[in-house]
Order: sequence, then structure tokens, then C-alpha cells
Amino acid sequence: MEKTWRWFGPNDKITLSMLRQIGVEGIVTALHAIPNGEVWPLEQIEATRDLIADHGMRWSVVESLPVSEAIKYGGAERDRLIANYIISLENLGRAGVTTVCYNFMPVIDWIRTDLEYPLADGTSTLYFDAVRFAYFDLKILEREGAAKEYSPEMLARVEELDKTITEAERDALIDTIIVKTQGFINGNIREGDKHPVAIFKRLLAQYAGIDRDQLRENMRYFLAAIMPTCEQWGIRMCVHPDDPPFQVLGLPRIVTSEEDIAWLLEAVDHPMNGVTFCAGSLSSGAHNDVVKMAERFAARTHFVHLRSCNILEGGNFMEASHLEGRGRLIELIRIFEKERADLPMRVDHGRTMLGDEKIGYNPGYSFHGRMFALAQVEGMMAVVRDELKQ
Ligand code: DNO
Repeated sequence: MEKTWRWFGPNDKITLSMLRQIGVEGIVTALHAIPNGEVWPLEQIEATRDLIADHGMRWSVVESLPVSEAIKYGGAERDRLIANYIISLENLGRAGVTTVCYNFMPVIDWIRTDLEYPLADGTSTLYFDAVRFAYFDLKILEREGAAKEYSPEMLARVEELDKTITEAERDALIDTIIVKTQGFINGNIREGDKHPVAIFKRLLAQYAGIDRDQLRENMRYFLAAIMPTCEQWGIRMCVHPDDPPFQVLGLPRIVTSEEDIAWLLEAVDHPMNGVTFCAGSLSSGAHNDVVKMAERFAARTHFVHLRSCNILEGGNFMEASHLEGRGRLIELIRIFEKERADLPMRVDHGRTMLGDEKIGYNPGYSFHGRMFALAQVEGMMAVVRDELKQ
């Protein structure tokens, strides 16, 4: 696999020269300054591509070319937005940037409740606490009908938490769930937005009446519309699985399991319609056997995210070391190295360690933690390559 790294552009505190020094071959990035739904101009794509090439690497993957909400919920503007998406894809194709990651999660992308969960060794990791998330749903959003979706035990634990939680903890929960994890990935809410909860509630309302089947139909519609362009320019589309891979906040999520992925690959059965195999997202769902899924979907995997999770009691999960956990990364490397030697792979997330916490990196995207994980992954890759030679 090709060793890639997610770089957030010229404002990233981690520079391209630093990445070259640690053995990165390809860059994963996006034109983060362009608002969702607008066309990516060819000149800006070329400038980014050339900047990366000047540093001895290549622009391997776009993560992400965001799919606007109206495409997901099937709003009146969807055809105009799809037409813009197609122009961006053509421009990427002209510039030779031909692997494009996106997701189809309504309203909210990845979800954690704690971005600095402390570990015994002094590092910290990302954590999802099911009670705190239910608290956010029931007591902060006060979503109508939400109580019906939780077990009596969960409702009781939320009431317990309500007795002790402080105002500051409530604010931190809002900031973590809908601001800090979303802003830097061109999500719906940015740092500095006033009244994030009100904005969030408006976004949720757009999905009233949209169930799993309808969302699937909207995804099929989108993929069918862009496939001819992908075929013409050789663009590999790869959907990122939903993180975490289960229904949240009454929203349908449709890229959560083996069955879901099989559905989307068949619904638009074209080699350019593929997946981003994110072992981290998939391994946080107890229903997923990641090794089995990698075997089944390797041929339609266009991009790999290596990361691993441990599932804890009560539906909590936490990001594990890249050597441990349900992600079984060594097995995945065996499968993907055999499948395609130049398949782009990035180490996803990393612990916060050795002073990372003082720099203010995007959550999950530390320098030392990711570099450490990359070294672990490189070690596993070296072993697998040696095995394949034997
Ligand atoms: C978080 C990321 C996601 C991912 C998008 C892809 O760390 O894995 O935000 O980039 O879902 O569209």
C-alpha cells in the first residue's frame, strides 16, 4: 500500500517538508476553503497538486469532496448541486487526482464525546460514551420522541448524570459533539458559530420523514448521476463508513455494516463505485467482523484507513493502539497488500502524546501520535511484504 497522510493544507501546523522526512509518499487533502456545494476550480486543484509535488510527494486522495445535505435528503437544489459536484470531479480528473473519498452521513459526520480521554501512560485518546451521547440527545437537543429510542436503563443513567453534570461539562459536550469534530472537516458547524445547538436542530429537521430506504434511494441517485463522469476520468469514488456505524439522533445511517456495503456496491455496480475501508469506524460496531469484510470488499476498496477500536461495556468505545483492538490491522494489511500494491492507505487518528496537546492539532490528528502509529503500521507492512515474497 502507498503510505499517505491527511494534511489540512497550508495552514496545517504539520508541514509538507516534515511529512517527507517521515517517509510519507502521498498526501490526502481537500480544498478546505471552498464552501460545501461550490465548484472546485481547476487552477486551485492544480496549485495544490503542484505544491505537493514540489515537496516530493503526490496528491493521492481527496478527502473529502463533501456531498451537500440537499443531495442526501433529496432537496429541490439537489440536481444543481450534483451538477457542481460533477464539474469538480472533471476538474480533479483533468489534474490527475483520481481517488475521491466522501461520506453519506446525514447532518453529523464522526462522533465522539471525549477528545482527550486520559490513559494510564499519560497519553490520551478519543472516546465515545453512550450515556453522555444520550444525554446530549435527551437533555440538550431535547429531541422529540428521542426517549422511545433508549432502554429504561439508559434513561435512568441519563437522569443520574443530569443530577451531577456541571454547566461547563454540558458546554464541553456540545463543543465536542457538534463543533470541534465537525468544523475542520468542512462539517455543518464551524468554530465560532453562535448558537450551534439551534443550527444543529434546524439541520436535523431537514431529515424529518427521511428513513433508511429513502436515504438509500438518494445515495443511489447520486452515484448513478456521477458514474459516467467517474468512468470517463478514471475517478475512483470511495464512501467512508458511518462513524460510529449505527443509527444516531433518529437519523438514518446507511453505511454501517457488511450488508449496507454490499447493497451500495450492487445498487450502482461499477468498479469506480467503491469504499474507503475505515477499520476504525467499522470496528466500533459489535456487528462488524472487519477481516471478513475486508476479504469480501477488497476488490472494490479504493482507499484504506488504518485504525482500531475497542468496544467497552454499555456501548462505549475507545480508540485503541494500532497494534491492538477489533481492527485487526495486521490481517487487513495482509489482505490489502495482496490486493493492490499501490492502494493508498493512511494511518487514521493517533494518540495525543509527547507535547501534542500543547499545539492544538485537529482532534485525532496529532503529529507524534500519528507518526508513532505510522511507524507501527510500517513495521507490520514490512513483515507482510516479506511473507508475500516467501
Ligand atoms: C474523521 C474522518 C471523517 C472522514 C469523512 C470522510 O476523522 O474520518 O471526518 O474524513 O467522513 O468523508
